[in-house]
Amino acid sequence: MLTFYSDDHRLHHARGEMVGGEFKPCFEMPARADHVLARVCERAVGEVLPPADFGLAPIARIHTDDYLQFLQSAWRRWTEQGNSADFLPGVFPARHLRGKRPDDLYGQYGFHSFDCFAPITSGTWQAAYASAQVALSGQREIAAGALCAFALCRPPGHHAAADVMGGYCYLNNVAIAAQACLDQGAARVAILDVDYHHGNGTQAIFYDRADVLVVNIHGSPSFEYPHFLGYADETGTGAGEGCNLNLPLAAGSAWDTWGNALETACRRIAAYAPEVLLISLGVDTYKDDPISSFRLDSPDYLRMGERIAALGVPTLFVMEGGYAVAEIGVNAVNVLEGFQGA
Ligand code: Q9C
Ligand code: ZN
Repeated sequence: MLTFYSDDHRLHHARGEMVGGEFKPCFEMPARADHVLARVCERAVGEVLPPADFGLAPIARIHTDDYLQFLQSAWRRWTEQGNSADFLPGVFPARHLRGKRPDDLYGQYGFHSFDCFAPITSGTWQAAYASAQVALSGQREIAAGALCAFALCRPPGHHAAADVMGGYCYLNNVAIAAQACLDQGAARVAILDVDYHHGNGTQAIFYDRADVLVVNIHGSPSFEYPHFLGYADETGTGAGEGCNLNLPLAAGSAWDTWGNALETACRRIAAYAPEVLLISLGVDTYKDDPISSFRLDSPDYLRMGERIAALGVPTLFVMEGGYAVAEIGVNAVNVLEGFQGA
């Protein structure tokens, strides 16, 4: 299968995040993509291509104009105020405050964020833009008739909603690609999010729609990030009722539990009969992931790919999380090899 990849991901390399009350190096670092790319080449998964440039229009199908303008201009505005270090938000329109978008830069950052895990640096917009183009390039490959493709996206996207960033995510790559499928004539697409964390952004974007089935397998929000979405009783609303399936699992879940959830997910996807399947491919379910609690082992990712392939639907894999840096290449590519070998 073809892999799409852009070196521009390197332009996003923030200095740190808060861990245990201290500012520590970001878990979401450029080396992540390097390891995945190296493994794609080592295992001869297929050709690696740079993305085409589809412009802003397909991104604006998912994200609001205000949000995109903020993301594009935030670094310039921040440095015009005399700053040079990474930019982070600190005040959010939580309960009991008013959700009116302010004019001020710092206020707008809080308005467009739900946490402090999406820092803005000099190259963040360019990297996030390239990441979305990588996903769109994979989508075009599927639309042209390919059975599968791999969008090696970085930064990831599934925590980003229409006008909100967070959780290392700025543009929701998988949602942008799903919408492009629909805009090019598909009637129904499914998104299966296997990242350890609930894909709150993707769920929120499609929650009231019947043309996108969103299925998530993740650490329950009762104990895990993002804490405020991802319960089993979130099934969709309005026209989208029944088109959202959350399969939250307990801390420490290993393949026996996780594989059963995948079986449930796949049966729901098969019943929906999508024309395209998009996988939010996070491998932070790995046993040695530094920020996660699941216990999948490397060979389990082969089984994951095999089960997804058995659905027999054209499939776009979109890279999301995974922070056991040295192992994410093996684990992510095992999913692709499991799919290809099935
Ligand atoms: N103790 C993705 O995997 N960590 N994002 C917060 C709080 C944020 C994960 C930790 C995790 C974001 C794409
Ligand atoms: Zn994750």
